[in-house]
Amino acid sequence: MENESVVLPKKQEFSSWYNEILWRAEIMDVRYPVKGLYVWYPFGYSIRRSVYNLLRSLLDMDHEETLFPLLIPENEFMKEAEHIKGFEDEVYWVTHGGKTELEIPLALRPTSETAIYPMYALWVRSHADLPLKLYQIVNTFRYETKHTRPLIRLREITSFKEAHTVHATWDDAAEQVECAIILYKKFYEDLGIPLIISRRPDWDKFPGADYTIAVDTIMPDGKTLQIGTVHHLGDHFSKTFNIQFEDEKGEQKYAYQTCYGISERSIAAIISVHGDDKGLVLPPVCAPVQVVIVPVLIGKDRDAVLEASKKVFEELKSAGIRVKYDDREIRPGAKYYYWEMRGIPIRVELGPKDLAAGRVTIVNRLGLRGVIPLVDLVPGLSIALDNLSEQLKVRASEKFKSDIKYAKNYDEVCSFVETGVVAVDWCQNKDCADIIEEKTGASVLGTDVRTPDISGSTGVCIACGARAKIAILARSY
Ligand code: P5A
Ligand code: ZN
Repeated sequence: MENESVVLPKKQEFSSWYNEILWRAEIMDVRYPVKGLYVWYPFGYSIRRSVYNLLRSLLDMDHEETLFPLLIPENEFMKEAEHIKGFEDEVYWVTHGGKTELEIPLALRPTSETAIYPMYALWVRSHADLPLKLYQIVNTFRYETKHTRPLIRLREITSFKEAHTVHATWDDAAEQVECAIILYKKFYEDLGIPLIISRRPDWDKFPGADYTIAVDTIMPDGKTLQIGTVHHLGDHFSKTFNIQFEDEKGEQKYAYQTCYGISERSIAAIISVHGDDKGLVLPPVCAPVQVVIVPVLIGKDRDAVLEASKKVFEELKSAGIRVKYDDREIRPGAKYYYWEMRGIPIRVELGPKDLAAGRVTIVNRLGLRGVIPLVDLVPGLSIALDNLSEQLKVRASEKFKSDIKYAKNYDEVCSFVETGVVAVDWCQNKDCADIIEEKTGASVLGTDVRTPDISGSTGVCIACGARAKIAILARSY
């Protein structure tokens, strides 16, 4: 098996390519006998760790990490009307302890608003306690009825990062929404994932929110994937859960809240946006192994090559580069294949010729070759890693740009939406959205598009001719 290349090209058959990569690169095992639940292979889990380290480091700048229970009592869960409506069909219930029926059924959290906010009601006393900004990274459960897919649509989301903030005013909460968007933008920029940032139409906002801003990326088949959302919750939950604080004048006020979440869809996006026909391609920032050293052992310089390779390994390791020394007794070609499949950014080859010339040969995951003198090893590799990050970013953003088109009539919408994402003018009216969605088979993803810049707007609704704003139409995962 080791030397087979991926049989399915990514472009033609994205879905099969995706599944094949997940097992060949040892990311997820899909054979767990419960629908919508998957197992992290150790290699996949090590990617998760580096991606979430990045996310944590961004959050830790002005949030604190916390951990709440998985089980939520039914009476708390049922308090906020909109929230219940949004989630009741997706909740798993624990009804028994052994053979004893529980007095109060317990929900497996589909998200943790109703677990966290009763405690916030106890914790928030005065304006001095605000703002409060906590997050946790936990598993959540959603009984999804649409087609489940590893990392993308799960019934157990294993890597749900949820942040929950409390503020004194509606405006403060709105400002926090902006901060969260900046944070998500930075996170995805570091990963080289291009984003559509837009405001979800009202019928698609988070249950219980004033408004929702979503970040989506475009998958290789032209469908969008929502990879994060930020919600302004107004005072809906604070009124329901009685989260009040005493303001400067000594008056009791209801607080305003936000929440925002990211899941392992972020990892699905990395795999899908950067991967190619040879397998996974990992941006250095999230690669568990950034550099792999493969000694090329031919002729009688064997020992010298091995010794030099080990020295290279030690030097890179002490410089803080995540490096692996592959001295397995298999052919170099098999090793190259193995590490390419796993997306390792840079391979360092060291053979007798390199040794004689006092250098190493490097090949990055996009096939770019070069040499680095042994005396410049660490700075040379750091530059090579940065260059690859940049190369990946540029490649992803060019593809992304070519996947979005402005359509000025229905014919264009219908033809563009087959392969990508379409910007149209829409009057914001639900009736027109229904007509557009019906005619085109795509859905309104969002309005008030912040990125990317879209030009060509006529300002006239494509369905009714009324005054309109740009909306993004897409087929979505
Ligand atoms: C925000 C955090 C919330 O649940 N409560 C706390 C808010 N928002 S959300 O939009 O419903 O979910 C946040 C993000 O999680 C991802 N996601 C999923 N990932 C994998 N499988 C699922 N079944 C699933 N459902 C949601 C999405 O990226 C979403 O934006
Ligand atoms: Zn209209």
